[in-house]
Amino acid sequence: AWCYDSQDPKCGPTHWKELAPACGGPTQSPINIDLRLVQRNSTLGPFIFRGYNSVPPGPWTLENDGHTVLLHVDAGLQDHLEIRGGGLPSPAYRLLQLHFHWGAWRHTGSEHSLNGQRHSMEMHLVHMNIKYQSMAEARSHANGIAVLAVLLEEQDLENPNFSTIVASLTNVSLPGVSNLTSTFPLASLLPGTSGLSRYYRYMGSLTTPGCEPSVLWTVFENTVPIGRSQVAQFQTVPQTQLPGLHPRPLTDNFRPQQPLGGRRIWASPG
Ligand code: 5L3
Ligand code: ZN
Repeated sequence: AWCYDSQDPKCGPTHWKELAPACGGPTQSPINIDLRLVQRNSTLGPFIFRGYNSVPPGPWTLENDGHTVLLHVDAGLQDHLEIRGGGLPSPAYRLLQLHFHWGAWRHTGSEHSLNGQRHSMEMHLVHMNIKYQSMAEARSHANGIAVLAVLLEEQDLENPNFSTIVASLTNVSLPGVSNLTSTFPLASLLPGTSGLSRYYRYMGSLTTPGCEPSVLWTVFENTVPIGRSQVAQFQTVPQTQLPGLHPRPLTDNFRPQQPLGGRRIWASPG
């Protein structure tokens, strides 16, 4: 089993490559994005979102898998949520789930950083290339997966767009899942008119074991606000625990940043 505890030689991030060799590979995620190094790439056009601006049929299920809290959004949908454009290979990428990474302290918690600036949380929208039949298949192919990463910037005021998810966090404190009370347009969780907002692109990996190097990463330049009290709700979600043991909080579930190596980081012209 693996964990985020860097003090635990049995399961911590330095141990992951023994569990999954790809975790020791040369194109791992996350990384710091040094804005002095990025190169503009005019092929990185706007994203085209399908289904992100409407209220999808539900229910959505929220799951605490002991490593993160994830929202399964694709179950049983006829009209899948999909993105195209954005410099992604055609034809399209389908949203399967979104999940979060956060820390115990302010200004820690995000996996990526811009010029070394980390934020309290990071949200990942995980998409698979629609030419594959499953996430399991997609994760074993280059460009099989596209993750949209949104840096969530802690502020005093709550962001009502996160209220439905945050309200359900208390229901996923023990192993298992809970249905959200409602669905909502996922565009409300993305920066600005995210089809247009500036983003950074690089080739990387899943940030949890097996760390497959099959992810086209998009990190939006613009952050999305989230309330301090809402971050605190994430920080009180316990690890998936066997009943009876006193649950430790699920927090600091972000991987240490990885070497960029010879990789380029591209910037959209937007
Ligand atoms: C992972 O899901 C969830 C469909 C599938 O394989 C697995 C796992 O069963 C599920 O519980 C855990 O996060 O997702 S995953 O392989 O789809 N994947 C999602 C993206 C695990 C790593 C995560 O990587 S990240 O780079 O976006 N942080
Ligand atoms: Zn993630």
